[in-house]
Amino acid sequence: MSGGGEAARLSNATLDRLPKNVARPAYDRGTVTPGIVHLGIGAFHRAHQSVYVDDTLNDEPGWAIVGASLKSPTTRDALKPQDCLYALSVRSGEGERLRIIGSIVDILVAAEERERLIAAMSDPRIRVVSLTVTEKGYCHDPATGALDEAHPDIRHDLSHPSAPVTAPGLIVEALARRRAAGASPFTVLTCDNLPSNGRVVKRILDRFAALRDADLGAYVGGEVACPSTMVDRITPATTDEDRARIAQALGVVDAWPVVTEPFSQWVIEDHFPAGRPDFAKAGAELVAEVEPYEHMKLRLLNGAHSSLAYLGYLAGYPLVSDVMGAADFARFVKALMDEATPTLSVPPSTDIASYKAALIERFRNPALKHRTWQIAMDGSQKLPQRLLGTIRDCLKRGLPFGKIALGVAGWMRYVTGIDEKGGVIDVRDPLAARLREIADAAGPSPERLVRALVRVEAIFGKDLAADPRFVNAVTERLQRLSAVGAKRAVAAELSGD
Ligand code: CS2
Repeated sequence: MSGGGEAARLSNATLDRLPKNVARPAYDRGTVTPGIVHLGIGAFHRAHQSVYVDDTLNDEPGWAIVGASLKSPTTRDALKPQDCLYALSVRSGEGERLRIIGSIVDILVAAEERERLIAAMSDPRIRVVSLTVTEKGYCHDPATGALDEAHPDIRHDLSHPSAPVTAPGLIVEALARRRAAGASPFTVLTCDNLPSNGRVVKRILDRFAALRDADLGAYVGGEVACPSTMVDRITPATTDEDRARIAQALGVVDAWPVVTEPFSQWVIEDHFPAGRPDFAKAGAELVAEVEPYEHMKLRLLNGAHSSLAYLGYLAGYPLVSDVMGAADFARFVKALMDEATPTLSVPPSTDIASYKAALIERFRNPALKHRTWQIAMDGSQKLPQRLLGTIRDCLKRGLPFGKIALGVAGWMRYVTGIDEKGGVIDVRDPLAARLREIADAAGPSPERLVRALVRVEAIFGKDLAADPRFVNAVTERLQRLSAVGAKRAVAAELSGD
């Protein structure tokens, strides 16, 4: 902002001074009431579900969202002074469209306001508790999908059930309180990138509840619905440059706008015994079976994303759009998706060739500053559903999987924590310390590194470490990566060397 004085803040009171081309809530915010508690109120949720809800509030004012962060107060502290309003910026090569989203009416932080959050979740008006807590927020074993009963936070929540710190702990405690008060359970709507995410979360909640007590286990097992969903909208972390540009365009300051792409997709299994907003009216697809959509998205979009994040980062590209600007990498991403395609059962009315072509265009979006480092985070939690399941299916059917194996080798090189120029990589992963120890113990031999890493059962299960076709394919690729670097390894993979 130029000139002296504080610029005004985005809020209910300043909505009517925004420029005319900025869209804003079509409903009266004073009359909406909460119907959803959402755990994990980060950028993705604010570019996705809360936009669908914003589109329905005019007709159905009883479905506003109470958001929650599990630990960090930063989103609450940024948004509460602006009445939880924020700008959604939709960006592409063609420009930027701004819209103010009003569907979030309150934000709580579990670590500071646990009782208020559990009380909000226990309020009978709440009929859906949804989640974007990232893969690691489920406290499960990524290779099997089962609750990780040895997880320190799960152990904490089992011994302090009324003061939980995890998402499963909070949900089960709220369900127990509703049951005690004679209120019916809410539906649990997971919006994270896990395969069969509804089934995975159901298994985790049923088990956690049963470990608390058998009766509660039977209740949660029998009464709580967890529909599966496929969610898709590429949403990079907001930068200070975004904040400054958006404040300029709005004429008021928004402490935490969200920047995303034009594309948005939400496929939802239609199983909501406690009711739901008319998501279809807002463009979501309500279907009987979500799995084919989830597989397609996880294996094509996210599988390609992770591979280009590791290999692209190693090659020195900070942004996804930079990686896609390198001709070999763009061809490689396409070839990797083609390798995964025969393992998919394509969802009804989907043209897979156009789907893949659209993904390439989305990755190329020059207006999205999506860091390879951001996507590289938490690889231990992402690899199983993005790359390893695909490889398992290829192995079963004798199909080639060399490109995907190079993606896995890229991850192995990345988690050593040292880049191709000898610089330190800031590896963010719940298993980072263990992975680093393994890398240090293996030393410079790619063969030893592969053999040691594939024994991390939480990622690779038991089967892959025991399959020489997998171990050899990855070893060969890691050897090449270590010898000639990511750019040349990608080129060699394409020429079939
Ligand atoms: C990305 C996803 O960060 C990541 O791991 O692959 O967040 C991706 O952008 C979304 O799934 C797109 O829908």
